[in-house]
Amino acid sequence: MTEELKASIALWGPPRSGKTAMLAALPVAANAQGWTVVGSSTGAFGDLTRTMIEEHKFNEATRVASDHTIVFRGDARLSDGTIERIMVRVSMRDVPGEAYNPPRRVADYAGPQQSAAGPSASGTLDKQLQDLVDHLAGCDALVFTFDPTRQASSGDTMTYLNDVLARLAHTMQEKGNYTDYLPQRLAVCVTKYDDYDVFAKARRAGFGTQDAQPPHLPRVRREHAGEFFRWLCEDDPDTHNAADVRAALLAYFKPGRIDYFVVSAVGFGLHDGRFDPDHDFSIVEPVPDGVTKITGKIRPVNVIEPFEWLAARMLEEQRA
Ligand SMILES: Nc1nc2c(ncn2[C@@H]2O[C@H](COP(=O)(O)OP(=O)(O)OP(=O)(O)O)[C@@H](O)[C@H]2O)c(=O)[nH]1
Ligand SMILES: [Mg+2]
Repeated sequence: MTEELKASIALWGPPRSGKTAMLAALPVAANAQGWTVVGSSTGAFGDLTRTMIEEHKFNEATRVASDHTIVFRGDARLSDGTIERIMVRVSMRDVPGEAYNPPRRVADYAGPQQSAAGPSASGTLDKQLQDLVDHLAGCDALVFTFDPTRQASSGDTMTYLNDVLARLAHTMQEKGNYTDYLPQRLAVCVTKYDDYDVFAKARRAGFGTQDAQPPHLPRVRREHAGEFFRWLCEDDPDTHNAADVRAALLAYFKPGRIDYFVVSAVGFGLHDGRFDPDHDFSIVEPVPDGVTKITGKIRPVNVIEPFEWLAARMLEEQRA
């Protein structure tokens, strides 16, 4: 009999870091891995996927938080190497990345003249952040999207972690559910692997491999993903203060409850039916002042894996 699990997961990451694209690519990724989506609660979820595969473009930036429930069935690999068929009902909240770092400090420091308007604007944003943190506190797992392109250009990933982590720890402590570490599992997803710069970094630093089977898609293997994330945070010359990002995640989440994935929502284009790093492999075409176009068939890389990992570990925990 197929074991059924329930997992509530929050997508967490800076604006434009690839949260919604990962969500939208899930059904395509699932099918490619022999998993199936056997139910979803909202038409809105289907629309996200349709935008990518039928309208050949990314979704607009998320404006309001939305909850999606997706039911998957598939084979999960347990720690002892056995494969088990599971059904997992994932409730997932996708929020605008801005919500993790509301610009309330502008109001806080607006000066005496504006302070009449300031506190209420500030208070509302504060309450919104606390509501979001309360939601995270009730989740089994968080999927954190680390976008190396954003970190290289604006270096601000840390600002979307600071308050969230401190508040989450406080909230869990109040619930009596925080001793040394937060109880949630954390999937750190390095996004946009297909981006030329990210791909080139993985290759240069020796983390990139290609699948043995056709079409030989590139991949940073699971066992190397954590080390690539470390490299991006500490050794990459464009890294800004990403070392703080990694240090904060390691300080709050329990070792063994974190895993790492190098992800591309859209994947790589092929040349003569196979991946060739020396031919143009990008299927992403930026549109000035518009949503980025997708110019080929999407082949998500490592999009289902974080969910499979979370489901397998939760199943083991449930049985222990
Ligand atoms: N090359 C590449 N670009 C991506 C990928 N995923 C997302 N992007 C780009 O990043 C942009 C933002 O992606 P979203 O998925 O909307 O990011 P988000 O984290 O949901 O952003 P907010 O909703 O603003 O918080 C997209 O419009 C694409 O331009 C990917 O896998 N590869
Ligand atoms: Mg979004």
